[in-house]
Amino acid sequence: MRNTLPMFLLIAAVGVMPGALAGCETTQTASSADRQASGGAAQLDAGAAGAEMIVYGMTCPFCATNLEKSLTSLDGVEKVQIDLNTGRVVVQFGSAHPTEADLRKAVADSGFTLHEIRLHQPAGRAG
Ligand SMILES: [Cu+2]
Repeated sequence: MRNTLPMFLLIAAVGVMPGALAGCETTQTASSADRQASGGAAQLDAGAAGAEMIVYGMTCPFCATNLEKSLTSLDGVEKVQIDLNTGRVVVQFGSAHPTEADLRKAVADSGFTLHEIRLHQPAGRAG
């Protein structure tokens, strides 16, 4: 168990770097990310299908904007809320539902690390 802590730090460091590369050096308006970041605790609408994710690697509002764009471009994604401080990302689905693989790919393609994902389906509705 002696190696546990250094290994954790290594993983954490690697998790931060892709986000910096993906988002922090590009020039774009931060208005969208500002709005998302100041929105308080992200939450699904009552009865809505969606996914809650914990994403590592977002270091600034540009990172959040990049991830938001990537997720919003998926079929069936209606709303994306990102809490930059906690890395918590809430994706609300509309009539179509993206798959978990779609969501994982969108996060990875944006240069971030998906740490945790939970899909929510409203009761009585099949996938
Ligand atoms: Cu950034």
